[in-house]
Amino acid sequence: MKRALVSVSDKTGLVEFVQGLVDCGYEIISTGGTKKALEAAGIHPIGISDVTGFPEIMDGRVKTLHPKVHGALLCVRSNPDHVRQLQELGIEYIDLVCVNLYPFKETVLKPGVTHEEIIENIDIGGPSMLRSASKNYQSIPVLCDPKDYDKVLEEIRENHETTLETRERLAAKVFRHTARYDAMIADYLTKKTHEEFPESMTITFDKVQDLRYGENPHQKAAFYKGMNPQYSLANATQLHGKELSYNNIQDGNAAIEILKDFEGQFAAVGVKHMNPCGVGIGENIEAAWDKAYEADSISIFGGIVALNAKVEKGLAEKLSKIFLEIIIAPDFSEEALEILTRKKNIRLMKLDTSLSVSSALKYTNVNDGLLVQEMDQHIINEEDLKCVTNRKPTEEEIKQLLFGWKVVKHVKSNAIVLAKNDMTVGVGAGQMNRVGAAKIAIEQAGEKAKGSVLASDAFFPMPDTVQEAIKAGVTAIIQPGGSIKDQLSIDECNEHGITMVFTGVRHFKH
Ligand code: 93A
Repeated sequence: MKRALVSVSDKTGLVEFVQGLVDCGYEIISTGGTKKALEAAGIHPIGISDVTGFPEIMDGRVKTLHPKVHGALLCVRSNPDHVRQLQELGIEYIDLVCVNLYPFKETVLKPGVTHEEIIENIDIGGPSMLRSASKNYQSIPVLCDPKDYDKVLEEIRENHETTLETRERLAAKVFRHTARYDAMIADYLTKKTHEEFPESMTITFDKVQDLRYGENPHQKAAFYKGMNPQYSLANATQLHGKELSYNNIQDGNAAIEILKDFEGQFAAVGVKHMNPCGVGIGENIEAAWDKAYEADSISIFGGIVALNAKVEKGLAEKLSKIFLEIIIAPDFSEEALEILTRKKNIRLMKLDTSLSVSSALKYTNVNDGLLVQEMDQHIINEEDLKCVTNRKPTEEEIKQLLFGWKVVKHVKSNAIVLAKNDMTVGVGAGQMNRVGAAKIAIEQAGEKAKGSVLASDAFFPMPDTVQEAIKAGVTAIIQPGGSIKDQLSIDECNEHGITMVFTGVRHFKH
């Protein structure tokens, strides 16, 4: 008689699967809780203690960690010596293993959970069985995911056994699964010990979805998310529209990262190709959107909009008049949904903005490498501004300078942003020289450049950007300062009676 060892924390699909095995003539061995669940359904497994001849001890910490279990799982059946040893020691074969693990991740995420509770949820016996049996996938099918129950049962029903191909695939899945499980434990303890950059990285991601293609149609792609729910597109819910594309996800992420810097203010962000094309703030979310749209009503075509408050009817009507790829917001009213869902292709994403923003590390991959740095979460206040010119900023200028500074942080370097009336009026992104970015921002602003403020993500190596700004009618400039030629820029400002403030902080984004 074939024997299956079943020990699961997640009892989804358990009874149906085990009943199927019983119907195929399997004898079932189970640990305490699993046995009880099966008994409640009228199935009578052999208790693990009857197999090991040893009780489950230390509150279950040791139940399956026994040579009668691991000998059976690791025995190479084509090796006569192994088989002989098994027989001499009275160990019987185990022909199938079905194990899923203590819910470590769920425990960590439980509100108010204690460290002790988390430690108790580190499964040792489960991964050991999974690993032993998977090493022996030549003989043993190993299931760690209820999603595989049906397929395995089907094969057993049809051929009395699984195919080698299936067993190999299951084994690969098990090792991914146990690696992920260990990575989560490692991550928890690493964070607890404040080791931000340990000697190796064990980050792990779960698939959100396969993507139709990557940045271009000939590139395959998929979207994965991290372990902790975040204020992030990876945890947003799609309410309507076509599936997100690779580029949508990058752009949506860029838009959300900008929103995060506007907590406590109503803000609307328009993004194209990962750069903001229009950002606006207002006394309500509709007013903020009006500004973001007015900022650049051309570039937003085919763009992505992120808003940090609920979309109501009036705003939905305005948004529905433009061709947009995605709208991201914490919520949409019934009426807003009714209006927006009339457009078949627009993607509506409901974003949970209440989730913690604790992931303070940013990962960028280079070929066969990973660059890790802290997120740029630096925010400045009025007190951090150091005025370096004779003319001091007006109150309104200070407001616009701080606003422009928040946005320029999110624009690809070299970055220049012109701001006026609580909105961006010109954005120069990703240029190889700073004055080039300034010229683009100024040209885009056109008439709106007059009386605007200019934000620069890094210092001016020469006064040419300031000269362009003055020509365009800019009245105040915000920049990190720190160039050996700072004085040339300051002199230029003083000569023309405009203001310059230093932040002492740079916001490169390459
Ligand atoms: O506490 S353990 O690390 N020690 C063990 O020997 C052991 N054997 C199975 N965890 C162990 N398990 C785990 O118990 C399994 O991975 C499964 O998640 C769980 C099932 O326990 P029960 O059947 O009592 O609900």
